[in-house]
Amino acid sequence: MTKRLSGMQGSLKGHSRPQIEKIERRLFLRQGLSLGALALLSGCSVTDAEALQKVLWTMSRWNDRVQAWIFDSDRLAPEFPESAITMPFPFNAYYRMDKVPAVDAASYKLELGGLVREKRSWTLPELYALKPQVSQVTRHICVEGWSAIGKWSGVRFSDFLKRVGADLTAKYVGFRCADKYYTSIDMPTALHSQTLLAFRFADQILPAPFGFPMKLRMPTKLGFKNPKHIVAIFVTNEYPGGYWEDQGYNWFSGS
Ligand SMILES: Nc1nc2c(c(=O)[nH]1)N[C@H]1C(S)=C(S)[C@@H](COP(=O)(O)O)O[C@H]1N2
Ligand SMILES: [Mo]
Repeated sequence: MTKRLSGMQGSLKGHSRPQIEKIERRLFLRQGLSLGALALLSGCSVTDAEALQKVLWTMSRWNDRVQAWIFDSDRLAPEFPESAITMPFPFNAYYRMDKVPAVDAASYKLELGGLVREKRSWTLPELYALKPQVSQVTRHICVEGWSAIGKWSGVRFSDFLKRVGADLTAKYVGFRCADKYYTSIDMPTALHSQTLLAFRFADQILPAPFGFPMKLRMPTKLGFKNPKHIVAIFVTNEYPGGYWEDQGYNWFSGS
């Protein structure tokens, strides 16, 4: 964080406190990435007022293009020991828990579309057999103001995209979910080493409320960018938007 922000200090001159406060309010209300959330995602602590102003100024200059441009695919979100796992883990969706979609494991098929060479769909046993399977303990941060640490396991999404012959030079990867939720991410995030196509949560098959049969887990992104109950994945150069993104939440929403 410090490295990325160096050189920003001079640019702060001429920005009054009300202007900065306005920027912060707008970021919080419209773009959905609060300062605290940014600090959590990137693992840096924002402690003093000067650092805060620098961050706000940096953020005020963000738009999706600039964010994508400064995104460093080697930057890792913090990982934690298993002792740090939050129990019970919070459930969240745009509906209550009793409306969680019931996805049938036997008939489930993951559809692939867009700029992908192998468009055949995948059954669950085929997905579970993918290798290598990896695990990570990371923090999930919801824009509504809570965070929780959990353990997810699955395959690196980059491995899966390569396996199916996705066009890795395309701009976006889009997701459709069994509950009609949808979202999309930029290709550098899709290829990030911590981005997992996760089939397991806390060493169990992903429970229904947490996204059965699979979710995309990205510790570098806010919770709403992490789609649960994925039924289709497509690669495209046309901006696909998202359920919350289309209502004004910042599309990039990450570090
Ligand atoms: N399919 C789907 N995915 C979704 C959502 C949703 O409503 N439907 N909500 C998002 C939001 S806002 C959050 S915070 C996380 C919650 O994930 P959890 O239930 O595992 O905590 O899922 C994200 N992915
Ligand atoms: Mo969220």
